[in-house]
Order: sequence, then C-alpha cells, then structure tokens
Amino acid sequence: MTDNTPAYSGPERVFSGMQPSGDLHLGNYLGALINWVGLQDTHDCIYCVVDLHAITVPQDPETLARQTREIAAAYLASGVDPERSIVFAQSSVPAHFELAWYFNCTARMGWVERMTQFKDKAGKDAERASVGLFTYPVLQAADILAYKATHVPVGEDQKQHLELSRDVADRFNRDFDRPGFFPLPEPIIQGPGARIMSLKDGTKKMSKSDPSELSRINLIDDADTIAKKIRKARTDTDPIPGTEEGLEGRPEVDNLVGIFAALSGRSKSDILSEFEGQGFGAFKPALAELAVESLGPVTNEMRRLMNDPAEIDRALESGAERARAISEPIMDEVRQVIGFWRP
Ligand code: AQP
Repeated sequence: MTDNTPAYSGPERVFSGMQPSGDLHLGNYLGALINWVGLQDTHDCIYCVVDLHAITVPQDPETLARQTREIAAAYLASGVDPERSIVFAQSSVPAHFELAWYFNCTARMGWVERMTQFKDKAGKDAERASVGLFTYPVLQAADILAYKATHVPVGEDQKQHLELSRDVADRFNRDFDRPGFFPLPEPIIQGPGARIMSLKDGTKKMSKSDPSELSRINLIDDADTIAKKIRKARTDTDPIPGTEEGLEGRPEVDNLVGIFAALSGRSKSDILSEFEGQGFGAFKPALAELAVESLGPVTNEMRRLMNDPAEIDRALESGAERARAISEPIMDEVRQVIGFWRP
C-alpha cells in the first residue's frame, strides 16, 4: 500500500517514549532503553516520558508526577545524555495534543479496531475502557510525527502500533496530496531483549501493570530482591538444552536464557553451550549475579537522581523547550497543509 509513496527527504531523527504508569522493568530496559543509549552516537534522539499515554487508564495525580521524574531518572541513569538528546515530558509540548486530533481525523476506525494491545488492556469490558485507551496508537503516531521522526526504537510489542503510525503518515500525505510530507517511521526492534516475558508465565510479556511483583524485575529493585525474583522464576525440571531448538515448548526457560544473553551481550546459543546439561540450581544464581552486576549501577544512579530531583527537572525543562522549538514550525506547516484560516 505504501510502496509507491515518494520518499521523505528530511533528516533522520529518532523518537521513543515510555509511560510513567509504574516502575520501569527489565523488559523496558532490554527491549528499548539500552538501544536508545546506543543510538545517541549516530542520530539526533528525542526521548519522551509519555504521561498523556499513562492517563488512558486512571492515575493518582501525585504518583503520576513522581513517576514522571522517576522515568526520566531511569533514562539518565541508563546513559541517555540530556545534553546530546532531548528528554522531556509529553504533556509539556502542545504539538502532541494538537497533532493527535488531526490524526484522529486521518486514522480509520477499522485500523484502530485491529490493535491487539487495546484488546489485551481493555480486557472483556471494552465498553468501560476510556476513548483515550482506544485511540492510544493514534497519539503515538502524533508523538513521532510531531518531530518528523524517521526511526523508533521499541520492543517487539510495539510493532503493530508502528505499522499504524506508518499508515497514518501515508494517509495524511495522500489525503492532502503532499507526498513525502511526513516520513513513514521505521521501527528499530533488535537484540535478544526485544521481547522479555513474565518470570511467572513465559507466554505473557513482562509488564508494569502485571499485578504480580514476582513477574518482573524492576530497575529500582535491590540486589536481594533481584536474586529472590530470579530464584522464584518459573522453570521446569529438565536440564538446560544445548541448542535453541531444545528451547521449543519451554517458554520460561527460553525467556531466562534470552535475559542472560541480552544482559551479557552474548548470543543465546553461546549461553546454551556454557550451561548445557546443567540444572537451574546452577543457572539461576549465575543469572542473578549478572543481573545485579548489570542493573546495580543504573539503580544507584536512579536513586541519586531521585534524591536531587532538581537535576531531573532541569533536564525535563530544557528538553521541553528544545522539543517545542522543533515541533512548533512543523505544526505551523501542518495547519497550512490542512487549510485552517489564519488572518
Ligand atoms: N516485556 C518487554 N520486552 C521488551 N520490551 C518491552 N517494552 C515493554 N515491555 C517490554 C518496551 O518498553 C517501551 C516502553 O513501554 P511503555 O512504557 O510505553 O509501555 P508498555 O509497552 O505498555 O509497557 P508495559 O511495561 O507493559 O506497561 P503497561 O503495563 O503500563 O502497559 C516500549 O518500547 C516497549 O516496546
């Protein structure tokens, strides 16, 4: 459908975000955050705390403000440099609200109805879900395209939403006969951490909103908590296989091996050859040690930043200013393209 669209010829730009809807976990870190850090070397990057997305489900106001700072602290602690990259809270840049409305008028009901995340999150009682939860992926398209971002590093769960962003951009370009006006953003989904599953159920993704604390490792967990969660992670009684084929039908084991690979920067098959034939009594302590060693510096830096929120606030304020400076001229162009009256 999009093959013949003349290409966007503007600069490459990276955009991504995370919701302040709970504590960030290992899935957010390995699926997205570590890729964000690396992309700073090659691209102009914009990293947003997506508080407008968080309020698609009820949030306590004080907690929302604290968690917004906490997510920003996690970005900085993981290595996002607020001088090189733009770090800000979504609600402080008006372009997100405005473009979301235009895109609500561009996206088609049928496209949004197909989104599996809405079905998962709304559950059986979709009638009672907010309209915002339904149009969440349209707001996501606005987030990206308010900056004409070309690349979006995310975990695998966001693939379908990114396809919708491409459709929205393409539809806008066609409806207003402005080929190449918006880029068709490309997802960057990479590495063995692209889909980290729950520690309690290898068929469900690790998620902030899972009611079980034991299902995830949070970035703010201390060493003992991490070790306990890994010790209690669900496994089976068979030994570790020697090849990736041996992981088939063993989703929990596959997940733990994937986490080991992502944290160590090694391949799954390399990990399997090291642990082939061993039981979880040997594997789990090794994984816990690796997780503590990898996440410890991030946790400590997050704690330091949370004890001095002024540093976080400075980064968010200057990031918002820089984000507005990029998005405002784009919004002027968009209003002109749509044909709004101006004196
Ligand atoms: N389990 C995961 N494995 C790999 N990547 C993941 N991401 C989320 N979970 C995993 C990636 O993290 C980024 C930010 O996600 P988000 O905060 O916008 O919300 P989400 O995708 O809805 O994540 P959660 O943790 O499941 O939150 P809740 O429970 O609030 O919905 C995205 O790039 C995502 O792909």
